[in-house]
Amino acid sequence: MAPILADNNKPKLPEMDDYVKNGRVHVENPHLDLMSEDILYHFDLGTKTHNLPSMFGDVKFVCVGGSPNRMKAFALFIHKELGLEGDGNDTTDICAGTDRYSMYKAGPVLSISHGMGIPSISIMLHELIKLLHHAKCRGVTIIRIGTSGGIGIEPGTVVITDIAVDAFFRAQFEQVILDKVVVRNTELHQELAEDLLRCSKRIPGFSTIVGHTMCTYDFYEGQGRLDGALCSFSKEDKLEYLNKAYIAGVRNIEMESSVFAAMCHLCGLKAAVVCVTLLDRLEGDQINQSHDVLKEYQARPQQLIAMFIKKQLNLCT
Ligand code: R2B
Ligand code: URA
Repeated sequence: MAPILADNNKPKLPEMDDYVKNGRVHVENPHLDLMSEDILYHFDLGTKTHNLPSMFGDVKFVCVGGSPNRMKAFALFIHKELGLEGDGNDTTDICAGTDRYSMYKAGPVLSISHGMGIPSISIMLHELIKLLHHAKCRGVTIIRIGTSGGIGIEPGTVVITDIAVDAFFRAQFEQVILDKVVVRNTELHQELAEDLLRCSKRIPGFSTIVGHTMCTYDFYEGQGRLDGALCSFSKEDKLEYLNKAYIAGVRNIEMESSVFAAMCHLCGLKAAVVCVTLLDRLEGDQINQSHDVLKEYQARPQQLIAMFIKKQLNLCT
C-alpha cells in the first residue's frame, strides 16, 4: 500500500503569508523559475507567445463551471450586469486554439469551463493558477458555479459549500504523487461563504443554504445511483448511505469540489463553491425536469455570483 502523507497541517512557508498579505497567488513549485518559457498547453497560451500580464493582469474574479456553453452564457450575463461597453456579442473564446477548455473575459471577470470530474478540473486549475501567477494578478476570488444532486432538500436550492468531503464524509482530498498518497485540506473560505449567503437573501425566487458538499469520482455508482450500467447494491443500501451522508451534514453531491478546495487553499486563493441542486437524491436518480426548468435552475448560481461581484465592485448597495 502507498504511504499516506498529510500536508494539510504542514506549517505555512514564510513566503505564503507574504503571498496572502500582498494578494498574489502562491505557486509552490521551484522548478517553474528555472523554465525559460511556460506553455499552458490545455489553454493554448504561453509566457513567450502571449503577454499574460496585459491580457489578464486586471482579473479580480474567476468563475469556473463544467460546461463551455454555460460559461460563455455567464460571461455575457456578467458583461451586461457590470454595464460594460458594447453588447458583449464580440466576446470570444480566449482558448479557441484548443477544444479542451473555453475561457471568456468580461472586464475583471474571467469565466472558464473545466469539464467533468476531478482530473479535468485539476489540469485546468494547474494552468489557471500559473496563468494568474504569470499575469501578476492580485486579490483574486475564485468561485465554482455548477450543478449537483441534493440530499433532503428541495430541487432548485442553491448550496454554498462550507467543506468539501469525500465519499466517506472526510474533509480531505487524497492526491497521489509519485508512489505516495498526500492528504490535503478541503476547507473553503468561510468569510466568503458567509458573504455569499448574505447576498443570496437579496435574491427572491429560490432558497440558498450552506452545507457540506460530497465530491465523488463518478456520477453513477460513485453517487449511489441505481440507474447506471452497473449496480451491485439495493435501493435500501442506497438510501441508508445517503441518509448517513445527510446526518454527516452533506447537502449536495458533485464531482469537482474537493480538488478545487484543496488546490485553491494551497495556492492562497479565496475560493467558494456554489451549486444548484437538480433533484433530491432521496426521491430518485434520473434528472427528469424539463429543459426550461433545468435552464432556470442553472441560472441561479450565476445570479447570486453576479450580485456578489457587483457588490464587491460597489456597483450596487
Ligand atoms: C456536476 O454535474 C456534472 C455531472 O453531471 C459534474 O461535473 C458535476 O460536478
Ligand atoms: N451533478 C452531479 O454530480 N450529480 C447529480 O446528481 C446532479 C448533477
